[in-house]
Amino acid sequence: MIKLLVTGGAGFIGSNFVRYALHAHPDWHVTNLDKLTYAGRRENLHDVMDNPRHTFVHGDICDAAVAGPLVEAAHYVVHFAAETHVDRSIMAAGDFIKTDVEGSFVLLEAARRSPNLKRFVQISTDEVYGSVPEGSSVETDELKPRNPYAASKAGADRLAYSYWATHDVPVIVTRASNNYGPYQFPEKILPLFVTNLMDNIPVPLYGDGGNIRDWLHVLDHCRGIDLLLHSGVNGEVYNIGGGNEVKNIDLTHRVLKLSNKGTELIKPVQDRKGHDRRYSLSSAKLKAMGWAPQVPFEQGLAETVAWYQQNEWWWRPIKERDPNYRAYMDAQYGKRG
Ligand code: NAD
Ligand code: TDX
Repeated sequence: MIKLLVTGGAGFIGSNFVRYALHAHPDWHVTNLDKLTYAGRRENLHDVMDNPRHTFVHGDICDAAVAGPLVEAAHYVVHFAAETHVDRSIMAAGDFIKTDVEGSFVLLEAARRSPNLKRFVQISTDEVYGSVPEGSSVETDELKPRNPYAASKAGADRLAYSYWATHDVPVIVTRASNNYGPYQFPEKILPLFVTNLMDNIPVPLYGDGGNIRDWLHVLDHCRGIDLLLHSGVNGEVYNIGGGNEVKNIDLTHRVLKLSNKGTELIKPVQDRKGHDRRYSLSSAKLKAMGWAPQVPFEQGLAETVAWYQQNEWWWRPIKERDPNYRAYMDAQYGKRG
């Protein structure tokens, strides 16, 4: 049995990846290490918690006593665990440095001792390139992260690379664009906007709404990671971009249409500090290996909007009763007015 360790597997992408891996690889056992921060939810794993090939471990990647033996037992590690929300990193960056940089360090140290490790996938992000006014980022481009989240991810990205270059740990680094799909925490633009609209609450659009993000369906991301686990080259970086560059204002209009709501529910608010104008990835390197996004954006967006509309059980307790969520939103709106 192949042993896969997923970190952060109770979060948005991690839980989708755990589900994907259990389905795609009947001979894999998935150990899932997650601290269950505000963003990590057991509900995200409701349909796989009882799967005998899935073991959930409630723990912190910064805790070497817990994380170390799990890494040492693994054939594959896919390391998603991180603090991930840019706006939170602007308010307070300490947890980002702790988890994203130091947590990655703890896992990489353990990886040096791991006898059977074939692959350590460091999940990085397109944000490490910084804002890209024109053209598309290739893997060899300079890293110019512009917010504390992106900088902490860039630190971890290069730390992982150094463990390959120095210690021969079988590291692959992936840099994906903005993911969308089910189980995304409703602080991120898409689930926030869809669920606000269901309650006729205005959607807070930052600045002039002209910022561009490249949308990647979470399952296309999972398929890209899976391909790299099998066929990637250690020490290499791979961009994973959806190829769907959309201005936030246009995304908002699409979501309004799918929600049968009018533009009066758009509320322009103060811009995010240091707001990156545009991300754009060239995925030519991964495409040359046979990967291509399979989910057309229009279809994926409609399905995703419908998922939030049909799964109030999942998001309503977070939005209405989670004290961490309420405190975060109060802090955001207090600032943006
Ligand atoms: P998320 O915030 O939904 O989930 C993060 C998960 O990590 C949660 O389950 C949380 O409990 C867990 N976690 C946090 N700190 C931990 C710790 N110290 N120990 C163990 N677990 C911990 O994030 P996501 O959107 O699913 O992102 C997953 C990864 O993908 C991150 O590394 C992120 O930087 C990267 N990424 C995300 C996107 C995106 O669009 N969401 C795009 C590119 C890259
Ligand atoms: O209320 C909002 N209004 C708004 O206009 C929110 C939450 C966001 N925005 C804008 C800011 C961004 O231009 O929408 C865009 C997307 O914002 P987020 O959903 O916060 O994502 P982003 O900042 O682009 O970062 C995401 O993609 C890269 C993930 O959160 C990161 O973890 C990933 O690395």
